[in-house]
Amino acid sequence: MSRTSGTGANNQNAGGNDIIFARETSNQNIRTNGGSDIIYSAAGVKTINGGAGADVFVWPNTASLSGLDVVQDFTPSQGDQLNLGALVSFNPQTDNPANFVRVSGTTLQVYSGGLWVDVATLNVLTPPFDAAALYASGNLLL
Ligand SMILES: [Ca+2]
Repeated sequence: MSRTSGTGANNQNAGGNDIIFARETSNQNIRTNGGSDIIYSAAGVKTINGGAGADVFVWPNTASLSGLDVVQDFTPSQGDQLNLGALVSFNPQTDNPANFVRVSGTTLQVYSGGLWVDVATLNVLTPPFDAAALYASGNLLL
């Protein structure tokens, strides 16, 4: 396990389980390869490739929405997760995940502050994005 603050414009990690905190500003390519990795976005355009393993893509605050990220390989069948819990006020007892998360075209959006707000482009949408199903299967964290 390694922790990397992502100081370079291109952050590439070999296999193993990594926790990556993206740099707080500017654009960055993050590629974590094998292992189950946790990748925290930040402001700036982050192009993220989790590679093999069950990876978690996290947007930890609204500041991380500045700059439209690209997630190249969100793959539910590998156990990948989108963690959007910091962005929405979701009540698991009463709320439908589809009212808080959707994909428009290829853009992942959250409903926050009365608006649909862009989070990231998802380059892989197989099967088609279904917020309620992904929440039920643990691939969407709210
Ligand atoms: Ca990985």
